[in-house]
Amino acid sequence: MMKKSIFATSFSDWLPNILPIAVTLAILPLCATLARAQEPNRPPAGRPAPQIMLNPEDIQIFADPKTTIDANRPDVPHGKLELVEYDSKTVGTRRKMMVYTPPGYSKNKKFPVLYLLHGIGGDENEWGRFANPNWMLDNLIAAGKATPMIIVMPNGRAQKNDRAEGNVFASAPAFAMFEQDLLKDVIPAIESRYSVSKSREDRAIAGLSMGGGQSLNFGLQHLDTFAWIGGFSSAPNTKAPEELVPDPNAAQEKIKLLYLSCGNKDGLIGISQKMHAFLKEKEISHIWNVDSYGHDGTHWKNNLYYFTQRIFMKTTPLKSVFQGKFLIGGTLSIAALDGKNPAELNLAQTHFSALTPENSMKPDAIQPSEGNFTFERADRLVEIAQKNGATAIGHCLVWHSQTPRWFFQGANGQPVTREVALERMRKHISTVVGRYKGKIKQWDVVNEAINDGPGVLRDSPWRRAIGDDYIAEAFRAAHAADPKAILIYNDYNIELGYKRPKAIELLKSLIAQKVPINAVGIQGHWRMDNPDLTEVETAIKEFGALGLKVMITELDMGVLPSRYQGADISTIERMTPEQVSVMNPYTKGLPETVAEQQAERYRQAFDIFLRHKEVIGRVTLWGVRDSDSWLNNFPVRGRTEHALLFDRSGAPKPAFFSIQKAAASAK
Ligand code: FER
Repeated sequence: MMKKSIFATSFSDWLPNILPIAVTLAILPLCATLARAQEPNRPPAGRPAPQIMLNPEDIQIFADPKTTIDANRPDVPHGKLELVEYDSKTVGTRRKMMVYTPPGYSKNKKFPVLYLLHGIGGDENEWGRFANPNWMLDNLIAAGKATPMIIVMPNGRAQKNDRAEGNVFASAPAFAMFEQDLLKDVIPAIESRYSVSKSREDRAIAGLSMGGGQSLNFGLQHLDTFAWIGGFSSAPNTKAPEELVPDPNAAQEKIKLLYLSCGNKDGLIGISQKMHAFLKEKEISHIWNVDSYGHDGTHWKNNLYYFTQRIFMKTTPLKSVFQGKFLIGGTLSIAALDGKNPAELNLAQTHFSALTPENSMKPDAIQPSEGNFTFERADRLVEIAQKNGATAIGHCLVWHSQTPRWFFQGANGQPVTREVALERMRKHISTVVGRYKGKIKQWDVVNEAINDGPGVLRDSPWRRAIGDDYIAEAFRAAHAADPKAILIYNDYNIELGYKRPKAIELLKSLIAQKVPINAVGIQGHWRMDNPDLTEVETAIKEFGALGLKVMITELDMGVLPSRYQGADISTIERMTPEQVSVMNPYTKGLPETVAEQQAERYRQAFDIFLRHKEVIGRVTLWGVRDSDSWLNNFPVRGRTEHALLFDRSGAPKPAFFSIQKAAASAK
């Protein structure tokens, strides 16, 4: 089959001059090419050149996949691609569609269906010119990355002569008319001939260009029929967002996936940008993937590849997978608690059986000045946890960082006495823990008290003000305020050889003094190459042997290098392009190979947690989606880190599925 790009360049160079003739003459069978043969900034036929204006959020979230994603592989089971005819009452003719049935298709199972629509110059065969959707799905299904599904590629030009002939733009009304043909003829024909599920959650609609506009128009206006919707470089036939989504709340409820994509060299990008801006304003979750292509087949093939991996997913909530093993938790950001990040909140509510406030209960957030407590966000977290049957976690009471200076200073600015500091610490703890008595079940009481350098204890302002016993005193105060709460000592790197002996020494001394401590928290800000997970297992065993529970309190698995060799640069903006490419290599999506290595590393970590589930009380991820992770600003600001279980679009990553597998195969 002729590949688009070969045509596009030479053809579109002379296209504008001879357009009227061209449209009616030699190119007639190739009109599909016409609209999309534009080079960057070349107008669609008969329209003025659109200026491409890119906004900061017009970024690529899914890395360009390999070109072989739709290769015909002899080593995987193949489905079937067949031409099917149906009688259309709408058009009054017998019409054609291509239908893919997956390997393993059988009458004994009900399959979901993707209706996949073509562009203005195409027909039921057009998708086959840009991609091999059948082989792509064979490959994805074999890899366990897509649900076995039927793909229906109908002819979206609902008129008697439905070939792409003549002035293809003149058939635009027939593309609108196809709504009736699809709903009244195509879908019934498919549902009577194939073994398919007839629920909306098992129907998806997507398309390219004119077919993208159709998919948005038909999908959004028939949410009782379709739950998964995709528009790839949608054309000007796309109706106004206000018309397609008159009731944003109802839409948000019903849409399982709304996927918009466009190339940043596509003159039609304004249409998708407008839709994205509307959805963003109305807080409707959606994917917006802007890659570097134009109005072309590579864009459509790549985005079909990502779309099909995200539809018909029936993911089991993590909290049910880990039920009876240990709590599986996540954090809620300030934005999520303020109702400004519904995607993060929804995922957290669905998947986590424990919820920690990422920042809202840190000392500077909850008592910014003496006696001035701000509980609104913490209250909200507790309420959300209760509503969802999740365990609320308190983080954190006593810490050297994000703690206001007033705790340690008198009115004269001089350091306060031990008595005053102790009194302020006790007041803070009794007020905060007391307020949530019986509601917040676990507390990070003291955070990061162990020194990285020589000696056991960090030279923290609390220690300077009170003395070494500030740790014991903090635990005693927390226990007095809520005797049933699980009290945790939380720190980073205490699983590693350089810090573990110090942690053991501190914990042993607290236990010997009968300090009310129940658990030790290993933060778990890990990376692909660090730590050696055997150290983690040793730490779990050694801490468990002290009679303490072990919590993994802040888990993430960074894939970026930790520091730039020989440079101390705090923000990406100050780096040279060479430094950026080393320090921030995955700005256009996480390559699949890296995502899979990360999944393997998460699986290894969870295999250890599961082996020691008698000791592990909880594993909490420090964030929900990659986009919301603190690591995007640590240790270098402005990076694109990919450390969590959900990607920037909110879709589960390979790591999500690998830890599910680990849980399922654990005893
Ligand atoms: C237009 C430009 C492009 C238009 C449709 C298209 C209806 C469709 C392009 C395609 O399907 O490739 O102005 O108006």
